[in-house]
Amino acid sequence: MIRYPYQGTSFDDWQHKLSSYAPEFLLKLFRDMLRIRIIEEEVERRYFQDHMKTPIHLVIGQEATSVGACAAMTRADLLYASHRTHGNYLAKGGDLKAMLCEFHCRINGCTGSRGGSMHLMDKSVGMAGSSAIVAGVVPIATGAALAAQMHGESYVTTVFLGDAATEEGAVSEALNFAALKQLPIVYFCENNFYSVQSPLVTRQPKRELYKWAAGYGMASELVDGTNVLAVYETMQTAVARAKRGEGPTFIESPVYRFRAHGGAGDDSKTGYRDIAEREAWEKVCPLETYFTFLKSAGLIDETVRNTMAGEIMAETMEAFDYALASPKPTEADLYTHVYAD
Ligand SMILES: Cc1ncc(C[n+]2csc(CCOP(=O)(O)OP(=O)(O)O)c2C)c(N)n1
Repeated sequence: MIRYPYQGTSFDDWQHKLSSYAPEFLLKLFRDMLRIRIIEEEVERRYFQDHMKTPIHLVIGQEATSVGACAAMTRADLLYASHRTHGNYLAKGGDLKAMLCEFHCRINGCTGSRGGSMHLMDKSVGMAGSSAIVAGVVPIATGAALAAQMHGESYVTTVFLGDAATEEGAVSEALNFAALKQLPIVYFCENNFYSVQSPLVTRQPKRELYKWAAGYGMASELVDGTNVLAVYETMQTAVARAKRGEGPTFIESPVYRFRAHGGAGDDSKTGYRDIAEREAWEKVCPLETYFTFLKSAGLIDETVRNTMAGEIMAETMEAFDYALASPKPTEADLYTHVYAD
């Protein structure tokens, strides 16, 4: 059971599930999380060099939600996301070079350098869009789900939102509408308990978000966001429900960001969050607990992990070199993709 509202129990009592998964799949989930972690750490390390010209919102500590959720989606399923979107984009299959070009404002970025880190999209892999406006994509994603229903399309739409987004009126309207129309959509709420530096307890009455969402008349689940397999299984159920035409699901997934709200480094020293709270979450780091779990099953060891890390680092360095060597937009590019009468 999850120790809500704080950290999950990660992989306690999950050994019996191992035999129901192919080892390759289990290792792929680990590699995908490790990849996001290594890329994010390198982005963070280089951020102060000031070659990256966009704000960043690191997902270090929140890798299991993106990886677990995307593993339950097909390429044709759509994913919308918030400002904290690097993990979503990479887990959905987005191109690393195109993401780093976006961070460096280069023309080869996935939005031609118009979006920066908070507006990543790649239609070819179903990464439908992300937005810096808190909750901004939630009604848009709901519209995409309505379009699927109206046109008889089989894709399911998932939208990631933070706990603060649940305080926006647009989310209430979207949940109400999706439940009314029984839309094929999953609202995936990463509850990291902070809106910038404001704790949830100072912003909302004492309640559990998944129960609040259930009040809109939809299926609603609470899942440990530090356990990639738990996230995967919960998403599988939600996606299957949507595909059967049985309507939307809200998923609340408690997680913890190990870095500052925005930018590089840790801002805990400013005093807005308790060091003990952070340390408790570090004990259930999604990457390390999963590594220990797989290691105890004999599926991985430090040597295999180091080999994976080396490959990922080489890929990351190559992608940074590519981004830094890519052209910047010209003044003429300002006038493309602009619609005006
Ligand atoms: C409509 C709107 N209001 C306020 C902001 C400023 N803002 C940017 S991120 C953020 C906190 C978002 O918290 P949450 O949705 O929980 O996501 P997290 O950053 O924790 O991942 C706020 C208030 C904004 N970008 N958009």
